[in-house]
Amino acid sequence: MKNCKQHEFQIGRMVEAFRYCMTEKKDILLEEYLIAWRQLIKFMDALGTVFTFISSETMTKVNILQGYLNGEHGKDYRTVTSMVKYELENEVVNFKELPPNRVPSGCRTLLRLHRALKFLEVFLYNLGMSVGKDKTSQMCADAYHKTLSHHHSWFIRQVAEVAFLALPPIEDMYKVVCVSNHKDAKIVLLTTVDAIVKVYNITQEVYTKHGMLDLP
Ligand code: 1Q0
Repeated sequence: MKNCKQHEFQIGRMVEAFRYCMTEKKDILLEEYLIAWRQLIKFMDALGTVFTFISSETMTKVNILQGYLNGEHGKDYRTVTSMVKYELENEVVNFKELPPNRVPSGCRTLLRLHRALKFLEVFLYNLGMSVGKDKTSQMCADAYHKTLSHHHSWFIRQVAEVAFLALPPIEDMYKVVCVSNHKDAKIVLLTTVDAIVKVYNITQEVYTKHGMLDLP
């Protein structure tokens, strides 16, 4: 695994993006939200080839949303609320099944990232609160079992379990966030968790209001 000088992942940039994506009106700016996700993809890419499948799956979701943002109706995709409004009014969202041969809606795509954000929150919390002997693979598996795994098929769950085993030890993870001791890491990680919780809650509220937490 590359260290903080060589690879490009910046946890500071990620936290900044998660903070900047929140507006005063308790909405989420999609462009900034995607910047945070691109940072996470860089992190996964730095972990090695075992994580390529997960990182490219994440990239696919990010690209779908970026495509809508850059598209004809880009303005309607500026925030989560405006996206939901536009897609519901124009019957872009499918509540029953994913229609074949069509780009998935922004709403169902964002929902996948939103669910993964809960996993990330719990994983980073586990890392921040860990004591010396805890294993990253165990902390990651624990976060996954509590969150994202509920939304994954048996096959994907097996893929995830294999990936967890390839996670580097905690000291190496600290190097990636450019800290050398547990105390500093705890501050960075829990600050990140704080930003993620806020972003998660805002999105969750919008999706709950529109009954969109189970989009296929
Ligand atoms: C670094 C640890 C990574 C561990 C990742 C565990 C996640 C699990 C497995 C994901 C498998 C993805 C394969 C495909 C899944 C799709 O079926 C699913 C649903 O989409 P769809 O279109 O089929 O309905 N897609 C998803 O659920 C999206 C999954 C995105 C996973 C994103 C994980 C993000 C994690 C990042 C970890 C970064 C940690 C940073 C730590 C920094 C501090 C030291």
